[in-house]
Amino acid sequence: MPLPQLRALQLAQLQAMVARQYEQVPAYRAKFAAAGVTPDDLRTLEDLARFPLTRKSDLRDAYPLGLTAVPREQLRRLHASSGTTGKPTVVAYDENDLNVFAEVVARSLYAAGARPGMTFHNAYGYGLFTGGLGLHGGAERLGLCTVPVSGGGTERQVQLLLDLQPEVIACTPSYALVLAGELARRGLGPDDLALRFAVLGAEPWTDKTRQEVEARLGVTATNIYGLSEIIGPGVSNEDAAEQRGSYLWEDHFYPAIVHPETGEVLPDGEYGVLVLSSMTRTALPVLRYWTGDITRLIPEQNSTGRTFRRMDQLRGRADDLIILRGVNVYPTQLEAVLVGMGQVSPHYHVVLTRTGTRDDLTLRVETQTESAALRAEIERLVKVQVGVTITCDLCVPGSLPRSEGGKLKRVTDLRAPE
Ligand code: DLL
Repeated sequence: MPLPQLRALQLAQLQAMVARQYEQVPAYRAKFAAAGVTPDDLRTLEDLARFPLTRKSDLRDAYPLGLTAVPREQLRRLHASSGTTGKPTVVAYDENDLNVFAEVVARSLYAAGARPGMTFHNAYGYGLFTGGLGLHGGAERLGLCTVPVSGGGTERQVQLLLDLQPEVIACTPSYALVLAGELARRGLGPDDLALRFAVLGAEPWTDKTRQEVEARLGVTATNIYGLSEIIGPGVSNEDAAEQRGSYLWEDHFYPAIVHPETGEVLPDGEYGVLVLSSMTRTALPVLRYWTGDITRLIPEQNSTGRTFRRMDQLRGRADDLIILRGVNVYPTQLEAVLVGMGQVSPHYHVVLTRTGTRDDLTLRVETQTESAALRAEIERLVKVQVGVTITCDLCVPGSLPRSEGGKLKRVTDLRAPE
């Protein structure tokens, strides 16, 4: 779409969305009032910067469904992602939203190289996580024969890759390396597979990982980005022929990069926090959502002729979210487990390490009563309540770092930069 037309469409969609929020969602009306704006103040795209940001805490405060803009009977699906306090964030979709979801994922898969008639191995987790079902809907929309493998069961996954000969695979980049490892263990390689394209995301990765996955699985790998609060996977995707930044589907999601401290909107090319508005969502329209992800909009001209902007690979996060093997974990979720037990002091520290391609989290906890049973109980509770397998390390009181006035660093990330 020519740029002037695209900008006009975005403005019209944002105006309609803000009006819907104002009329249907009391929490947004209150936020607008506090910021001194009404929907009439949105006359140009620049005016959007005057409207308040939405944060994860807004969704949490409205738990489970306080920010939805349509009656409950119109909802067709709920997903959830982990929250900072142990309670998940629930996200809702109506029929229109599922349609938008399928459309943007279909586009993402097409950009990634997939074409109708191909077979698609979907190794993202099915369930409350948006990855599995999200990619599934878009793949069927594009006309792919979709194999809903979900995560885990590596040996079976590799067997299916050999038996069903899919051309396209989607999973986290770290899991792509695990699959490549299992293939190699069997003495097999890319020539034994039909794979041509890999659609990788949900966790940070680098060009070095890309090269490794491409060589070991015989694919062209592209980056898929997204987050539950905006829709799930398919907010942006790289083009397989270009592999240089992920195209934001700007007719559905309006991006801005803002300064991490001041919130000021920054020009294209500068790094800051990605803020997204889901313009066409009807059940859960989210205005100026603070993703916490640090990136930039690539200012150089692209090679594909699209007018949508590209976002660069993520540089990191503005908050303390840890992404462990594709699962979101906040340190406060671990703290909640410890506090709930009563037997250990609230002093804890998280150490992240990488062995080969596997990331591990060690939770170091201070306790008077060192015992194997206590260690096992903490590991079990974290698995049940947070959903990740970790190692617990008990240590003597006073040995862990304390806050020295500033922000206490709870996490030591020893995963080597690639
Ligand atoms: O991870 C949705 C998704 C599923 C994306 C499958 C891609 C593929 P959440 O669980 O809500 O949603 O986590 C969102 O994950 O804010 C980023 O910090 C991180 N993330 C997602 N995609 C990428 C990526 C899904 N391509 C959070 N590169 C986001 C780096 C990513 N980080």
